Amino acid sequence: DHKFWATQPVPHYDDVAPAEEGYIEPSKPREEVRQDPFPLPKDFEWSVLDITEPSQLKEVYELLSANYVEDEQAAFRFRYTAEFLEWALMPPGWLREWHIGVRVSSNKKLVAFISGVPIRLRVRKKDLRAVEINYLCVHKKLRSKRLTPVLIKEITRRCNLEGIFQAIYTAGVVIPTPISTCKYYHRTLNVPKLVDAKFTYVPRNMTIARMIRQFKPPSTLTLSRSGLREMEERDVSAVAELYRRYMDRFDIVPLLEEDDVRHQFLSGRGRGEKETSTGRRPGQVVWTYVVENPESHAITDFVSFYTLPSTIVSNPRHSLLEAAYLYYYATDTAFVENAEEHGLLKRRLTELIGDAIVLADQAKFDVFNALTLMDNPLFLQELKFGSGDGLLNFYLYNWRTKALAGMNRTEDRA
Ligand code: YNC
Ligand code: MG
Repeated sequence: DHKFWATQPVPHYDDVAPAEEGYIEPSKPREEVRQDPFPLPKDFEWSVLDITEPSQLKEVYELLSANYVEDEQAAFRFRYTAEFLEWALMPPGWLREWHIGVRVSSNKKLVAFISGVPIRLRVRKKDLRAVEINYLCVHKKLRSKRLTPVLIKEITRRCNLEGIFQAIYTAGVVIPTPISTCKYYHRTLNVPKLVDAKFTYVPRNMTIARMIRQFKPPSTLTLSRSGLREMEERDVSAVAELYRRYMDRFDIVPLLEEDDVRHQFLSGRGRGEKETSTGRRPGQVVWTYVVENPESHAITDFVSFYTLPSTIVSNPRHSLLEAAYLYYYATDTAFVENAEEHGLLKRRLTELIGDAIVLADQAKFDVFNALTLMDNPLFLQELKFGSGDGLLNFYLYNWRTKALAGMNRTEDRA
């Protein structure tokens, strides 16, 4: 049973499917929201982090590097970079008050963190102003002391004070009640390293040499003659429009204005020239490419991925797994009548995401990851992704909805 979650405005496991979609608890006027912070156990204090301060950003980075999400065997642990956290925690409209830390009162050591950033969501036909909660982390030495419910209640209070009563979040754990569950898929790039790090295995009846050949990405880009190139500032409005039209196909979707598009797809691309040794720009966290039709100059497609390395916990030869994660993409092929039935969409996405894999390989990533959401099931197999053992659950806070076939259109379409 869930002592804390049972008290929260979320659907509970035995609830019947709702007839009406909508809030569970009504919004409150500001003066009815609790005005003072929730009490922490003695010896601890709240601390709003100013992550525009490099020293405070570094504190968050170090807390997460040592204590954030691990796989079930504790062999790999997410190691978000400081640049990544800066990008993820400061999208347009971000609030300092939603970057919440807990410190030890005596020595001010940061021992817990939770964050929220504003997001506009469409859930089926309704637009919501919501908060996206992420980077919940409690130091390993303070686990199982019920600090998490206090962190969640405190960030909820601070969102309520800003007039926000709905949230979206993801977690590997199952709590009441997922609206959707996705599976992680992995496209091997660096075979020797992934085998060495025990991220993957050489199957029986296979040799490592054959496996290297099998996963060697093509040396050319399929869409380069169709106009594939890096996204630039001048593409922002076309990408925003393409994203909006494409995402209409799904049931749960973040709504992005042009400022959001600029932030999500351009602001994280790093500084200056690509380094020859890595094929990346210093500080680069996101890679975005567009396809510009050479004749009409229309932007017909875009694809993006981001970097999220993991610490390889105890391995004598390797300490960092360099993973790229597929992010958003869109193609105007989806707007052709019956494109999906005729296999046109599958073919185009296989080319587009296939090129993203080539680009990630050129940028020296070890593996390219994707989830079973959006249209991903159409190309995962063809592009040699293998299913991992990780699951990611999606949740909404204070919003009742039927199970979503939405952003997650799942395996049934593969
Ligand atoms: C989790 N991930 O079930 P019950 S994901 C939510 N999300 O409550 P304690 C979680 N709840 O079951 P520990 C959760 N993990 O008794 C545990 N819980 O009702 C619940 N790991 O608290 C759990 N980061 O403090 C139980 O547990 C209660 O010391 C137990 O700490 C948990 O960012 C944790 O995986 C996860 O750092 C902090 O294990 C710790 O074990 C840790 O005794 C490694 O807590 C890192 C990690 C989680 C990544 C993420 C999304 C978080 C969403 C939080 C919910 C937001 C709700 C919406 C709020 C805004 C609303 C508005 C408006
Ligand atoms: Mg605890």
